[in-house]
Amino acid sequence: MTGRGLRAASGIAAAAVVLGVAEIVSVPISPDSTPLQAFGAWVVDHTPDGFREWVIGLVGTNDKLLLFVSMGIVAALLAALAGLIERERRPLGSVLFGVFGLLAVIAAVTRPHAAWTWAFPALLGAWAGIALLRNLIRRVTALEEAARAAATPADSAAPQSAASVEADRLAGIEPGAAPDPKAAAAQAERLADVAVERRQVVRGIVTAGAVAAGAGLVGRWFGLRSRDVSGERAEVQLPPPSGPPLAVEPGADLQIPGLSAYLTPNADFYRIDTALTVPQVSRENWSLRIHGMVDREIRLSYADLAQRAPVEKLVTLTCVSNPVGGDLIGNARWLGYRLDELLAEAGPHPDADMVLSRSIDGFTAGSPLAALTDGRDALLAVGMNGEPLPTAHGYPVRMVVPGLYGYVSATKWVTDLEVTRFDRAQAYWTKRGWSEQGPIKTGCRIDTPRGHSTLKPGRITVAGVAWAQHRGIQGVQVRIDQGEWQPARLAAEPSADTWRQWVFDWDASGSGIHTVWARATDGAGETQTAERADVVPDGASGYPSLTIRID
Ligand SMILES: Nc1nc2c(c(=O)[nH]1)N[C@H]1C(S)=C(S)[C@@H](COP(=O)(O)O)O[C@H]1N2
Ligand SMILES: [Mo]
Repeated sequence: MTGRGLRAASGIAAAAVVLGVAEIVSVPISPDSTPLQAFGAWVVDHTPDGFREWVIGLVGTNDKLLLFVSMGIVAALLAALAGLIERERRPLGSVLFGVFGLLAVIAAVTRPHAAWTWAFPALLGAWAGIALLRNLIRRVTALEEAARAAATPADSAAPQSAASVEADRLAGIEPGAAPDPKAAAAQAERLADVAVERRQVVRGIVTAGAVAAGAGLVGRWFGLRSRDVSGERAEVQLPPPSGPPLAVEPGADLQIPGLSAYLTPNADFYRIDTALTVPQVSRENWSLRIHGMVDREIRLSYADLAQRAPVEKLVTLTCVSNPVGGDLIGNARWLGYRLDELLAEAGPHPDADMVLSRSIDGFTAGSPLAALTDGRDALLAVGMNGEPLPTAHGYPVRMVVPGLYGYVSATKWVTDLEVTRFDRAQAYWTKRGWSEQGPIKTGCRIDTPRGHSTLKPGRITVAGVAWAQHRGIQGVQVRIDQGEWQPARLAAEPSADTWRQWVFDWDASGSGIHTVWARATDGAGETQTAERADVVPDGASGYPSLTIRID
């Protein structure tokens, strides 16, 4: 390896030490306090909207993996640069490390749920990294000098003594004419020494990098594991819902191959959030504060909640980022506590019109106060499909509000409800250009057949789901090519707050490419708009369609 290569590698090894030490230091503090997590969260919060949607369009929900891989590449390039510009006299590389260490400290301590101790991982990491960088660069510089000295011929490198010149003259050797065997041996020895030292420097770099990477991984694993709440979650005994048990009538699920099940299994339920690592919130540490424009501030622990009577309700959640035909929608049975009752105990002021819910990691959603108090089943949910909430879906407590997109209502890991006004507070996505109000638009999806398939002429089952949460679905119509809109058959509707399955028998004749369209009409008789809209700022619209080849 050349001197430049060694310098660049020293920078990368030093960066590995920064990150590795930070991971270890973060174990007793928080896994979210490390430079990679803090920068990652900053990037998530500051990614321009158009770019975010473009990336998600490309890589889907692998966006978080892509973020970490890109950050790793940028860190390695910057670290190599730092190694190249580091000099003993003018330690520019160390300065670069220092600047990034400082930025990482700022990124960490300004996270919404950070404590001042969150400064330590980046601080100690940067300190260790700079120490290693300075040490390695000193050795590389010394090595380069030794190599240069050893490479120059012996007689010009070390002027011969007068005596040895005299000896050469007596021996008939012209000065500098023939190599002095002793000097040549000495040069060979110096070159061998340089080679040994080079191997040691390379070994030092590789060892530091590998140990740091290993320690970092162990630290991350340990930090996550020591906070992991899946053990306590498995032991939660959900209270039985008050009232008669919720039974989903069999007619709600047509059991057609390829059609989404009426209830979405937890494992298949879409997941959308800004959390780089799933927050691990123990029931012991959880509490909810209801405050702001209220007569009485309320603080509830999980044990306080357990004193109350829960209800079980069917609600279909939908993400505002769900494109026409997309799968960011799912239906579940939620066990929870009525938000209208809790809010009534706090006593919202008459001029309040919004509830800003906040999660443990700082995400916020702004729901119309009316939607939480108008009698619909707005819940503080603890159970999902008969299980405690999965950690990725908000364990131990989240919000579920029928009829509103998730970004304005479905706060997971919720710990704070502030009763306020839309003209006083802004929620996470509203600050980023999404609509303040997020009622779910009436929509539908064709689940089967799959688009672009080739099918035989004859009867083809076209089936899907339709939704207009809290208004219900009155009808679904299907159109083939430019034909008439024809009614689909509807499955039972156990709740107006959920999606509804539909099926249409298509007698396909005539070979060629056909387009199948669908559209839904809500419980108020309003048919979904044909006008195509993108997901930004308040949800996609337009009829779903697919093309089928009949052959
Ligand atoms: N804490 C937190 N809660 C959140 C979000 C988030 O980013 N953080 N995203 C919201 C959005 S945009 C949606 S669509 C729903 C998705 O809920 P799910 O992941 O359980 O399907 O959660 C909502 N609750
Ligand atoms: Mo969403």
